[in-house]
Amino acid sequence: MNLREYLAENKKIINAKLGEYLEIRFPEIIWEAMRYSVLADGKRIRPILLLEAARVCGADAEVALPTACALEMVHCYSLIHDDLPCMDNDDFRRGNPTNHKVFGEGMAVLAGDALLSFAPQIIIKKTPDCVDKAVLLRVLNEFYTSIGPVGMVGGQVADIQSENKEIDISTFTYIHTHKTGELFKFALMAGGLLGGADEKTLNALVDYGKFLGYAFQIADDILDIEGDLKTLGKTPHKDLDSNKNTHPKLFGLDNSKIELNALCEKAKNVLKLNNILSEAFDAIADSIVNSIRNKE
Ligand code: GRG
Repeated sequence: MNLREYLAENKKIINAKLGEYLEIRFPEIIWEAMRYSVLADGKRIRPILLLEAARVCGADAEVALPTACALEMVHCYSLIHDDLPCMDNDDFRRGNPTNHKVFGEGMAVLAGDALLSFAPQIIIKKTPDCVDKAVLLRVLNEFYTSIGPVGMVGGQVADIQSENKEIDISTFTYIHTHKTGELFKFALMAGGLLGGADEKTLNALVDYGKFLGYAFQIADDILDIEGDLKTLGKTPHKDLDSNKNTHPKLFGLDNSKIELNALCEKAKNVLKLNNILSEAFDAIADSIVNSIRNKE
C-alpha cells in the first residue's frame, strides 16, 4: 500500500470535519484560538487509527468520524496546556508559535478547556443515529477514562512529580503508557466499538494500540535527541536539557531503538494472530520504526 497517500486522504477527511465542527461562533476569539491549534498541520495519527479500527470491523467512516475528531480535539487540548509556561514551556508546536504565544496564557488555558468540553458534545451530537446508544455510552465512558486522572492526566501528573528525580521502571512505564498510551488505546478501542467488534477483536485492537502508543513515545524521546526543529515542528533537545526521564535516559539510546523495533513487531503480530487484516496498521507500525531510521 502507499502509506503516504493513505495518510493524506484520511487527513483530508478529518481536517474537513474538524473545520466544520469548529466553525466560528460568538465569542469569536475562543473559536479562533481553538482553530489555531487544532487546524495546524498535525499528523492526525490518533483519529486515523480510530477510523482504521472502525473500517477493519466493517463500519463506514461516517460512523467513526465524530469520535475521531473529538479525540484529535482532546489531543490538541493536551498539547496547548502542555506547552504553557507552567508546564513544559514551549514556544513552538506543529511548526508554529504555541497557542499562548499568539493568544496569551489566559486564552490558551481557555482554548484547552473549551476543546476538552466541546469534544464529547461532538461524539454525542454528531454520531449517526444508527449507532446503538449502549455502544455510544461505552465509547463515552472509555473516552473520559482515557483522558482523565486514571488516564492521560494521571500520566502527566506522574511525569511532573518525577521531574529531576531518579524513577524506577514501573513509574516510568506508568508515565509513558498513560501520558501518551491512553489516547492510542482509546483510538483502537473506540474504532472497534463503533465498528461492532467482538471482545476478542477489541482486545487485540487495544493491544495493538498499547504497543504502538509506547513505541510512538519512545520514538518521540529518540527524536528529541536526534531530530531538529524543522522536522520535529517543535524545539529539539527539550527533554535532554530539562533532564526528563525519557526512555533513552533510563535504558540508553541503543536499547531504546531495539525496544521500539520490538514493540512495532509485537503490534503487527497481535493483529496477525487475531486475523485482523489491515495493510495500514502494518504500514503505520513500520513507519514509526522508520521515523527514527532517517535520523541514524
Ligand atoms: C496537559 C493534561 C495534559 C496532558 C499533557 C499528552 C501530553 C500530556 C503532553 C504532550 C507532550 C508530549 C510530548 C506528549 C507525548 C505524546 C506526543 C508524542 C505528542 C505529540 O503527538 P504527535 O506527534 O503530534 O502526534 P501532532 O502534532 O502530529 O499531532
